[in-house]
Amino acid sequence: MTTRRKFLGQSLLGAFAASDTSFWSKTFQGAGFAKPKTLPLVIATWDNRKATQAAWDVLSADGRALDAVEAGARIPEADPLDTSVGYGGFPDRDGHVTLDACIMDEFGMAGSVCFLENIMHPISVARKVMEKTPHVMLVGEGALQFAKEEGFKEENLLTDVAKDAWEKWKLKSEYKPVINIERHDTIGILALDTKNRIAGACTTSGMAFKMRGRVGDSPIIGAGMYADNEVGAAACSGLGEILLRTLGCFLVVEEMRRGASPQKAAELTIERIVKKYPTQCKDAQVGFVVIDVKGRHGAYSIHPGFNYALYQDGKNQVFESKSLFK
Ligand code: SD4
Repeated sequence: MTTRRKFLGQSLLGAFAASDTSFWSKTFQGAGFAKPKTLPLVIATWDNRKATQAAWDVLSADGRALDAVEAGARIPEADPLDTSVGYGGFPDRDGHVTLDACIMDEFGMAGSVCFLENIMHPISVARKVMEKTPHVMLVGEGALQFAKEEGFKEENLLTDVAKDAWEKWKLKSEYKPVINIERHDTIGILALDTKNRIAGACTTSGMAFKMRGRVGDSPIIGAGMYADNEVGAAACSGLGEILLRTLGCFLVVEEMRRGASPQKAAELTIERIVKKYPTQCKDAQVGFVVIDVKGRHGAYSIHPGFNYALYQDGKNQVFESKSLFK
């Protein structure tokens, strides 16, 4: 039988699942109720704990989720050792580092840049596109022109390490992406702040040694990332061509809208992708991170090897994602 105390506890947990945790602590912690694991939270693809830390610094000061995901995404963008994002990213097959990024806020507004060269922080340019232009996406030369007008400085993003890797690759010029194994670290990052505002960002240098002009899923709203303040958000990493054909992140959010939990929504989406592209998925990785507006999270990938960083309830941790294939 449900006791009154237990019932009250359950209803309060439900009622406060998506509300201000500081209010929770002031009011109920002393009364013996455990604090619900809720807001704020930030999740990112791969072991991007430095990024979730930067985002948490914003969130724990009651900052906006949008500022948190931008701050998080800027960490790997500036890291020369991260060969999949921003400065230090592996170039295309002609030796140019070309960057893709997108961002969404709690109002469903979106900004994106792709095929952007010589700018270290494409995520911040994407945010400017969202906030300062009537458009959603700027590409290549136009994106660079806009970035310069907004005060971003042009710099060489090709490090010696990335150049050496490219020189080696040229000896055989074999294009065969092996996603996990190559340690792809594209960051998709999602946050929910203490005021229940959701946001997402995704930034990458794309597949190493791709054809010049190739754009992947990461800057495409709904493919590399999607956020809807009514439901939740999803971000991903993996073979962009599969995600472009399936608009994977949009699908994850729509599954949640139909009632699935974040974990279930990620699983349903991976199952659907693999059913549609069984041959391609044998050798390709795709992994999702997902949150909903109640502060729950999920993650799922095609193959083992995908992991993610979650900062919630004061702890910044890395978890292995479950996968369809074992
Ligand atoms: C792309 N989705 O450009 C990106 C690659 C990726 O970690 O996720 N790398 O296809």
